[in-house]
Amino acid sequence: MFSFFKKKFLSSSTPAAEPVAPAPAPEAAAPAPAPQVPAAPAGGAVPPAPAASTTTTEVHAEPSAPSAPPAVAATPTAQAPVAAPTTPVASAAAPEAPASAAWGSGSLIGSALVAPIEIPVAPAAPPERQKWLDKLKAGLGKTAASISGVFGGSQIDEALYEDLEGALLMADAGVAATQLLTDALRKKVKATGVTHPTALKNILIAELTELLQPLQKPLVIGEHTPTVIMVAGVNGAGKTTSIGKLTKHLADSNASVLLAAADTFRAAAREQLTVWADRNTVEIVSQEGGDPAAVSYDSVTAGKARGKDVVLIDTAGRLPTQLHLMEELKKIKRVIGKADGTAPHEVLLVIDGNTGQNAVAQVKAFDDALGLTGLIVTKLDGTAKGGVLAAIARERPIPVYFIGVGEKLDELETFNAREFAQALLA
Ligand SMILES: Nc1nc2c(ncn2[C@@H]2O[C@H](COP(=O)(O)OP(=O)(O)OP(=O)(O)O)[C@@H](O)[C@H]2O)c(=O)[nH]1
Ligand SMILES: [Mg+2]
Repeated sequence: MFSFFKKKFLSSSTPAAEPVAPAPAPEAAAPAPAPQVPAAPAGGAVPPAPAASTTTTEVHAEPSAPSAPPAVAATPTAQAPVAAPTTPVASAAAPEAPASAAWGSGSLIGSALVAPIEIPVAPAAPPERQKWLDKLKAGLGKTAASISGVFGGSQIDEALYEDLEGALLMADAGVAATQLLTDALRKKVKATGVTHPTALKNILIAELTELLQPLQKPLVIGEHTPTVIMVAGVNGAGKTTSIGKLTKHLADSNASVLLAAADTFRAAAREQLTVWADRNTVEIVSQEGGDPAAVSYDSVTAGKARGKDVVLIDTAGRLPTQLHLMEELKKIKRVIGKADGTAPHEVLLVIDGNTGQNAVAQVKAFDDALGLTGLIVTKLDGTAKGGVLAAIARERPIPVYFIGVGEKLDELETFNAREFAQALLA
C-alpha cells in the first residue's frame, strides 16, 4: 500500500452527471450495439466518499506518515515533497535525500581498508512496504548475488571492472547503462581514492539510484474528472492483472473507478476483467465482440456521466511489429480524445520484467506509436533480472509508476529508485 493523495478540482462546482454530448460518431467501425454497462453490483461501484464531493483535497496518508503535508506525494517509506501543486494521487516518491546523504559510517572490513567504508542506511520502511520490499529483494536475489560476487575481493582492479560489466550485462542493464555506470565508478574511485570493493559497491548503489531517479514519478489523478488511463502492452505482459491491482489501490483511496474491457478479441479477456471489477466492486463497460475503440469511447462518456474519478481502459495484447494492431491502438487513443478532448490523460505500457532487453525495444515502439506517459513493470518476483530498468532509464526514461511482484491484489507497488537499486545490488 502506498500513500495516496487526491485532490478534486471540479467536484463541488460541476454537476456530477454531465449530460453526455451527442456522440460524434467515433471512428469506431460499425455502429456497434450499445455496450453493456451493467449496473453496479450489489454494494455498487465505490461511490465517491462524501468528503470527496464537498472538499477540494483529500489526503490519505499512510499511518506511518501522519504529518505529510497535502499536495505531497510520498511512499510509505518516506516523505518527498513534490512540486506539483495540484497533485493528488498514487504516488511513488520516497526519501529523496540524495543517496549519499543517507549513508552512515561503515565498519572495518579486512586489512586492505584504507578509506572508511560508507554503508547506505535506509530509513526503516513501514511494515507493509517492508513486506513488499522483501518480496522484491527475493525476486531480484539472483541478480543481487551475482553482482555482489564481483565485490568479494580485496582490491579494485581492472578485473573487477570487467566482471562488473559482465554482471550488469547479464542483469539486462544493456550496453549503454553498463558503460555509463562503470565510467561513473571509475571517476568516483579516482576522485575519492577508495580502494576497497565494498566501498565501490556502495558507490554503485548511489550511481544506480541516480540513474533510476528520473523514472520515479507519481501517477496523478484528480486534475481531470475522470482521469482516463489507457493501458497497452504485448500479450501476457500483465495488463489486466495490473489494472485489477491498480483499481484496488484507487478504490482503497476512495477514488471511484470505471473499467473498460477494450480487449474485445477474446471473451475470456472480458470475463477476466469482470472478475477484477467484481473483486473491487467497481463498474465495468464491456461489449460482446465489437470494436475496442467504441468500447473505449463509451467508457469515457459513461465515466463522465457518472462522475467517476478514473476510467481504466484495458486493451488487447499486441506486438509492436503487428502494424495493423498498432494502428488499432492509435485509433483507440484518437477515439478516446473524441469523447473527451483532454483524454487520455495517461497512456501506460505494461512490461513483463522477464522480457530482458526486448523491453527497451517495446518501450520505444509503443512510445513512438502512442506517446507513453508511464510504465508498469510486472513479474519482478520470478526470474526477472531487474537491470532492464537501468536500460530504460538510459535509453527511454519514461516514468515507472508501479512495479508488480506477484499475482495478488496487493502485489503492485510504487517504484522508488533507491529501494530498487538496493534490492538489485545490496
Ligand atoms: N508472478 C507474477 N505474475 C503476474 C504478475 N502480473 C501478472 N502476472 C500473471 O501473468 C499472466 C498474464 O497476466 P494478464 O494480466 O492476463 O496479462 P495481459 O497483459 O492482460 O494479457 P493479454 O490480455 O492476454 O495480452 C497471468 O497469469 C497473471 O497472473 C506479476 O507481477 N507477477
Ligand atoms: Mg489482458
